[in-house]
Amino acid sequence: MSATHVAEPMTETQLDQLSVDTIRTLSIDAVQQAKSGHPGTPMALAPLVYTIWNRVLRFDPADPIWPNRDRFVLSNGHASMLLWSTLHLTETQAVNADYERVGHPSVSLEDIRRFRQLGSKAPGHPEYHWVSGVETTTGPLGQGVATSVGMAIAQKWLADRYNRPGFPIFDYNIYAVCGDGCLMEGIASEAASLAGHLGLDNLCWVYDNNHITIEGPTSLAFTEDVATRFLAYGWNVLRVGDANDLDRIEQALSVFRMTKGRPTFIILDSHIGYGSPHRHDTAAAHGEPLGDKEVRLTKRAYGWPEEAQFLVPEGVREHFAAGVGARGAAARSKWTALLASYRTANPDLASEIDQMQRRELPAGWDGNLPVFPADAKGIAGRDASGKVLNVLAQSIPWFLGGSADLGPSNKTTLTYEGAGDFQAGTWGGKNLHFGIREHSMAAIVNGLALSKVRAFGATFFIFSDYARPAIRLSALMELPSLFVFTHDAMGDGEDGPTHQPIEQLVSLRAIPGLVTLRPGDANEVVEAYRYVMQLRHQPAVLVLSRQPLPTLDRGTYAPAAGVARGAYVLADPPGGNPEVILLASGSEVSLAVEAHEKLLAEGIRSRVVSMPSWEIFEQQTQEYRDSVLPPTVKARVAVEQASTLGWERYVGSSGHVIGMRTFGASAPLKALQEKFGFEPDRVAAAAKEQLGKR
Ligand SMILES: Cc1ncc(C[n+]2csc(CCOP(=O)(O)OP(=O)(O)O)c2C)c(N)n1
Ligand SMILES: [Mg+2]
Repeated sequence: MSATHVAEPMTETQLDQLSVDTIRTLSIDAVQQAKSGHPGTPMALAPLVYTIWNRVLRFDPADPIWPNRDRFVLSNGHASMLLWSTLHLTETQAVNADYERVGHPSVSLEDIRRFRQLGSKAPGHPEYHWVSGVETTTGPLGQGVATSVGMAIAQKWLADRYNRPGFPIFDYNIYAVCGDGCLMEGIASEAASLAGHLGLDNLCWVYDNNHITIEGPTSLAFTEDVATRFLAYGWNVLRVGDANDLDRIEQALSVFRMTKGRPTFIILDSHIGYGSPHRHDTAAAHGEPLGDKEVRLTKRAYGWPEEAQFLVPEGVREHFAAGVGARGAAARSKWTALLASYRTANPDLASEIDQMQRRELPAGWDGNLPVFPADAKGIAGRDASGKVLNVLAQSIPWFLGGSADLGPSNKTTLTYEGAGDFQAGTWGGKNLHFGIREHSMAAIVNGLALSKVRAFGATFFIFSDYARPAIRLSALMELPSLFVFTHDAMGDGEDGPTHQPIEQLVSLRAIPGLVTLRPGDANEVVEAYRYVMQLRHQPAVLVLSRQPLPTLDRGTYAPAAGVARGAYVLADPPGGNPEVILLASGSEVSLAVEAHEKLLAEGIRSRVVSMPSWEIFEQQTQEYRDSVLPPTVKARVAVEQASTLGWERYVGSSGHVIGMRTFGASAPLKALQEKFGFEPDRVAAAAKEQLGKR
């Protein structure tokens, strides 16, 4: 078959093969040109991705964010050239951050020529915020499949709330492709276990069973019976023995769509580097360019012109247009008409869908937020949070979430009438039960956020470490995921150093784009939620206390609305003009206030700055920041029950930081406060020392 000169009209079978080989050769050429990348897996999986996209997927390349589209997740993100080739050949259109189509293709042939180069829309791994048509960022193995479970949960929840008889507004499916690496990662096991428990029959994972990873054959480290493992999780397990058999692949995908009550796992036996005479089935095919000579030999094996590069033969784009293009356009226009009549019958629900898609909030969403009266005994951050969550979940219908088995401790359970549990058959429930699976919980929250649902996941702050890779991806993807972490410091005293966070705060503050907030009393908790709920393209972490914190009298001290500026002057000496500044977050804010009162009584002019969020403060104008931390006032003390690392930025090289330089210990909180110096007298003494008055 000649690829360049098409004399006679080609048969469908020939066009299928030509399309598959175009994906393969674009991938090979791009990796070769970049002298970097992963050619072998695209060569093997081109038939799979072709079949999913051109025969099955309900996706309209003209509108890649159409809400009822099927989702496609490439969890083995190193095979990104599969996605770039496919997005290019389907002529998928680009959209901007305001959800508008901008009138040019998402991935051009020039982008593919510039694979892995600066600015190219064909980067090394799929990046959600960067390339339209990418449903989630992948590359860290296992994240994609775990995120796909969140997408499947979202579809079930959306269908329950919005579908009406005759109006299947949300009836899409989620397809995820993964390799050996994804299935070795713990996060995939957590997610698969939960998906099986929930019976998510809208979810299909295809496993590229090629027996190869980077170091060599999987016999080195991965010899379990994967099929039996997924059967045990409660999945429907299918096998396709030949990755080049398009009809068998299509058949398996249709079995998936007919399977009710459980997710589907398709094991696809493939050969990495398929078609390459010397790289077929080798680990070298995974991550090395083939080399010029092998490229030619491989093209010859495909019946491809050996010298042609980045060739898209005549008929291929048209073939995709007639397949996924036509099917997607028809499905979208049918859906648009359906939504129009749905809107007449259910205007309120339709407007919810509109708002959700644009990441807006319903009018009056924060109208019922509580205001906490001054109270010296106070209330725990987690308890204030529980009250706020219950208000928000009622005023924002599409706000839901849950904990990794710590609901009663995190106080994240939604207890209002009708909140319900999300389980198989009760898909409208708003309490998610993640089980003790923090890592997949965070990825699932990302999957929900990608589906435009507002979602939170909760656990003890110390276990944020178990969720960190997915939190990092939420920031990289610019998603408004929300993570609620309680037991923020040594408040759980007796549990000891295994449960006492030290380096977690600074490590989360180091993630670009993530907003970390550690509110200092109940009203700061309210303001923290008010702030984070309005974020549309940033994730947030709330760090909340286990123990009661005094609710400050906002008649005496500044209003908690200052939280929205990251840091604010909570208390000043009479007439202002401070000589020393005390900075604190969370439980240490009331400690700083106590120290401040002592200092005032001794005639020392101290200021207290409540600083719940470094990231938000850094976004303020220089003028505002200087008004809170006047550069002339060099005497400064920061107090925080966490690693001291980073506080020099705010106290300067001559300032003092009262924080943690070791792990904590198992003891009642009072004893720990004494041992580690979190006492008003110690803070006051440090302030005096700063002033040379000691
Ligand atoms: C969490 C994580 N660990 C390690 C890597 C580095 N890495 C990228 S691909 C790969 C091997 C993957 O093997 P497999 O999934 O079987 O892919 P195949 O080579 O078969 O396509 C590794 C270790 C990664 N991307 N993510
Ligand atoms: Mg493999």
